[in-house]
Amino acid sequence: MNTAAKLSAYGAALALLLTAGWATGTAVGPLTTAAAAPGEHGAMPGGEDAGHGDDHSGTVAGTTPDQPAGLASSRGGYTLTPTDPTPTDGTFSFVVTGPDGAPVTAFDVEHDKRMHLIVVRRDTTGFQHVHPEMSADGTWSTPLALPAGGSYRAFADFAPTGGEPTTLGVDVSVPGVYEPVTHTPGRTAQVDGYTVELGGDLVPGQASPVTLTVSRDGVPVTDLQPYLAAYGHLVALREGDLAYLHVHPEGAPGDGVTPAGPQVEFVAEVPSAGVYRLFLDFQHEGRVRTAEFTVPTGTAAGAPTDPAAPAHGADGHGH
Ligand SMILES: [Cu+2]
Repeated sequence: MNTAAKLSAYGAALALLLTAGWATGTAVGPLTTAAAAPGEHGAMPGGEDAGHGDDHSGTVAGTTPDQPAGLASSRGGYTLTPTDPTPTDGTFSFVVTGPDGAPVTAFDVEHDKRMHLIVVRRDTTGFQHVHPEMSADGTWSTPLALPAGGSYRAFADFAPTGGEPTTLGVDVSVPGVYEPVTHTPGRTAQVDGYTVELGGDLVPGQASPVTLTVSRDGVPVTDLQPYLAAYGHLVALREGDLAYLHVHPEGAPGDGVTPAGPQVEFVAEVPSAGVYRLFLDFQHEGRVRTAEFTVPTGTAAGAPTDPAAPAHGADGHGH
């Protein structure tokens, strides 16, 4: 979709995210079950995260079972605090403090990294997925270009050693004129000469298969490269509040059955009807690219049509 192409160009380095399960169950209880399936992540480097459920998963003991990830800056005793809530020098720094109030310095590796930082403007443009470095005192820092004015949501996705995988979100502000962008729903994304087609429906409350098919110049891409231990990482954000959802890839590179494209399979479960922004990171020929989609929730095949879902998303506005 042209909008997506435009947005991709907008977004600087883009990387994306979505990780396969690294905070499995983050938004949705049933994903916990999927994540625990043998072989899904266990073969990956850093695979100790296999089967993790976030603390709010309905199937994992927790205090807030129904709350999607990323909506709070503090949860489960962990708090995300940016060093500068108005970062203007091209870097972004933050700390995660633990239940004892001190900065956390011990994190587990998930999807090859101890910290995944996703930043997107509140209108879901400029998506970036980066991996900050931690100093000895627990301060994480990364170069981060935020070229346009507005309010941005920063999501820190991590697993404190001995704690549950957690995603916290906090807003940071960039001075300047804010010109919000609206996104037209569509199932085709163009990025750097690649075309990515989205198949499958997001069905609220149900684990739903989603397939992304990558081609270039009409030729299916069959030599995708592993990126963060998967052939694709998908992040979904709910329009309106930017609830942060992980989507889990089916299969891992090297498992003997997962092809390196053109199709990358995921299982997604969204908590409610509405419009979601999907960001697929994939790597080919040594570069990571991000394909963006805007999709209203659909209905399960054969299920009664839910008139609220399509109507809600028809104009691409989540609210
Ligand atoms: Cu990451």
